[in-house]
Amino acid sequence: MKLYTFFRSSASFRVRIALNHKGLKYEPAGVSLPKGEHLEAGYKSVNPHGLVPLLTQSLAIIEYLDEVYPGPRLLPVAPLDRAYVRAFSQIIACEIHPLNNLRTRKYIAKTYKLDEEGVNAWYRHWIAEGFRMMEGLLAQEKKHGKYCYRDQVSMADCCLVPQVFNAILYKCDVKPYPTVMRIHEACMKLDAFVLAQPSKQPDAA
Ligand SMILES: N[C@@H](CCC(=O)N[C@@H](CS)C(=O)NCC(=O)O)C(=O)O
Repeated sequence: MKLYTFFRSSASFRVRIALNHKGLKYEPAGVSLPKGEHLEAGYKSVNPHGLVPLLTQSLAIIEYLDEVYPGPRLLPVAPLDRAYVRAFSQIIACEIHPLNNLRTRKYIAKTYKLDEEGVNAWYRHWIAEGFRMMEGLLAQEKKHGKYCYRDQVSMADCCLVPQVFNAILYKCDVKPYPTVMRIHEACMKLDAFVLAQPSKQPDAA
């Protein structure tokens, strides 16, 4: 299996965790976002969306891996529990990530003439909104244990950890989200997460 990935891409990081957790071997193919390799004709011939990772859409990839390959399940069996794990994952993948993605930051910087601090303020605003939603869902549903869903690593954890990495990278205040941070710390005790982190990737600078 080949994974088109960028070491700092949180969407790729989600899929790397899922692959590691299910014990699936893969060959990483680095696509540098800062160099714009994802927008070059070669990469666009395999992914016309010009985004990593590929297949395309990290949550679809993770669900596919879960359906096709054996190993620990990344989605619970009960429909309501599956909906909870998907809802948590989508807070990150749909409510936070698109607003803070590279192309969004480039667009607002150029169109609204924002400097780096202006873009970072935007970034931190959407992190705070999204993390409030995550902490709120955990408190409301009470389905968490050691991880987002009881003591079972799930797709929600595959999304949570890369998003926390990014929040820390952008110096966001994570103190108001103690449950999210406790789950992050529990996940980072597992090899699947440790080996998937940006600094361990062959394309890391
Ligand atoms: N919703 C997609 C998002 C994929 C995506 O946007 N990936 C980012 C890296 S984390 C990317 O390729 N960004 C390039 C850009 O914004 O130009 C997924 O979950 O796979």
